[in-house]
Amino acid sequence: MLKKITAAALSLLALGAAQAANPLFAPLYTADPAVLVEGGRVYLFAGRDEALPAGKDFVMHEWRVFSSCDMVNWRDDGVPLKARTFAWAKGRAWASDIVKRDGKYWFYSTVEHATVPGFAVGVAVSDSPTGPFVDARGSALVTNDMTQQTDIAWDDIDPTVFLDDDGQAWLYWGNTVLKYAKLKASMTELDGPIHVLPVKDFVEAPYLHKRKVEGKSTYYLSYSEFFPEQTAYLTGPSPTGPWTPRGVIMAKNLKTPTIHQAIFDFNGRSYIAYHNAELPGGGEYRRSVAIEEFSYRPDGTIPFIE
Ligand code: FUB
Repeated sequence: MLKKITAAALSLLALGAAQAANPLFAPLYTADPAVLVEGGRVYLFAGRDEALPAGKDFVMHEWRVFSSCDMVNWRDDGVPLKARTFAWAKGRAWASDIVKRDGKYWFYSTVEHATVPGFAVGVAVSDSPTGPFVDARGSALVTNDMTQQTDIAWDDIDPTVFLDDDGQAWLYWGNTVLKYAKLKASMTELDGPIHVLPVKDFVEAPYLHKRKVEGKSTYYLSYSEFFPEQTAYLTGPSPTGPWTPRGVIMAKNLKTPTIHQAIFDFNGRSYIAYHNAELPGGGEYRRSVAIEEFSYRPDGTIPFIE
């Protein structure tokens, strides 16, 4: 199903604006953005919040994908996969991330496991960013408490995948405890041990990206801290640090305690995608994805974004 989201976009174009009005993708409630820039388009993946207005928990069965070639006009590219794409999962399409490797698109996602108590990370693959995606291994890549770091059922959520220029892929994930591991070139197996990175006040939503600062590769590890959450970040010279705390990028939302960011560049501009709850009827379990443009400071740090 392709649907153009044009009403707000047309008025913004008339105003000469470079970005669609927030929040995006009305009337759908969406959360946990993940972004892939590919072939002149931005593909934004989000979980769909389906909770009723008085809901007391997340109700999320599927991921949606939207795309744009100009950050103004967004196309609804439909449902590339559902939690039940993973036959071993009970459901719950929580946060995800995506990367392209060897002509295929690899989608790492949080789901609740059907037989191992708690949440798990699965990996799905497709020939197209808009899917359909299929389970790439037929079992969870990460299951709850593989590292025995916490006694909570949701410490293995929120994967972010990063493919470095040397061909090494990395997976970071976690709630309360931030974990990371190398991925094999197959993209369907961890390569070596799971490491724990102590980050003060870390809650969830790790996201890794890289850019050059004064000619040097700089890795940015952003994440949610505290609850209600705000977005903070570290920088370092490699995917494993050493990490320097750099402060807060975005403040707490008033209407929802989660925020879940993704940071990306498109057509020479820098953006942060996140979720708030600003659609009518929105709330903690009825969130909406939004995007803000920002400029890195000359020293590579990210300014606080209002
Ligand atoms: O959307 C469900 C969970 O809420 C995500 O996994 C977290 O990052 C938080 O946004």
